[in-house]
Amino acid sequence: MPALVIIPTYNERQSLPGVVARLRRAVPAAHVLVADDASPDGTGEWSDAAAAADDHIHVLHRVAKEGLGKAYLAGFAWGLEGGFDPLVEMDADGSHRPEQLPSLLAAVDSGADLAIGSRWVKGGEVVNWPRRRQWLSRGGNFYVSVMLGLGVKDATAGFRVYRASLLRALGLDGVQAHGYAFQVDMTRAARRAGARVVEVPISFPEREAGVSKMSGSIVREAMWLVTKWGLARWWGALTGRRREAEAKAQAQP
Ligand SMILES: Nc1nc2c(ncn2[C@@H]2O[C@H](COP(=O)(O)OP(=O)(O)O)[C@@H](O)[C@H]2O)c(=O)[nH]1
Ligand SMILES: [Mg+2]
Repeated sequence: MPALVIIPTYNERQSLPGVVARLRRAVPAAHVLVADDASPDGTGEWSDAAAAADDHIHVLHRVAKEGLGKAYLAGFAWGLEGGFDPLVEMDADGSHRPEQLPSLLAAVDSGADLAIGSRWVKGGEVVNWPRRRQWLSRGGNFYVSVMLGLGVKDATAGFRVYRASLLRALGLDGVQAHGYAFQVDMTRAARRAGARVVEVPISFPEREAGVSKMSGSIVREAMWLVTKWGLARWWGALTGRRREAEAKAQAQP
């Protein structure tokens, strides 16, 4: 089955057309699903026209801005229902270069269940990213690795390829996060499912048009959830060890 590239959008009328054109050129066999949250700037209308002109382009119109995570979950459900495999996450603003998608797809072809386009592995980079964003990303990833130990360098990265069988196995109803923590939550779920996770280096340029949807509430949601998950993990490890010790003590005559 062909790959499906899901592109969540909110007010990306300026960036989306160029990204879709580059994507169609870079991976002609892949289908594209724009998951638009009723953008007031005409992103949805442009997508409808593009879909009418190209049978590899599809649009999912959502009624209100509900966050990246919900748009992706709706896109995954749409893609799994349609039998697409693998399913790809990609931003609309050009920060995820369509020309680098083949190397992520290749990682899944050679056995990975999840390929993450990573800024923070050897060979990865950010281009024109404000220092503040770099520190937020590096600091966030450091905190995630201390709290959750997921074994990846870029757990918040949003350029990803999922094997369809992994998404089916994850049971997506349990995903709690809507903002950037969504990516972390998906990585946790993949680890729990025993998935083979591979990081592929990418070059991540800052968007050239439109505005970032990053907000204080998205950062707060991520901080809170990662802290909650981390404490639960430590508590589980502690009580698990205590139970083991008690069981051992009881087993002794
Ligand atoms: N459908 C949908 N897409 C969103 C939402 N928030 C962000 N996006 C999209 O998610 C992608 C990443 O967002 P962006 O603003 O570039 O975040 P940044 O790169 O971290 O500054 C872009 O394609 C956005 O249009 C949302 O609430 N709904
Ligand atoms: Mg961006």
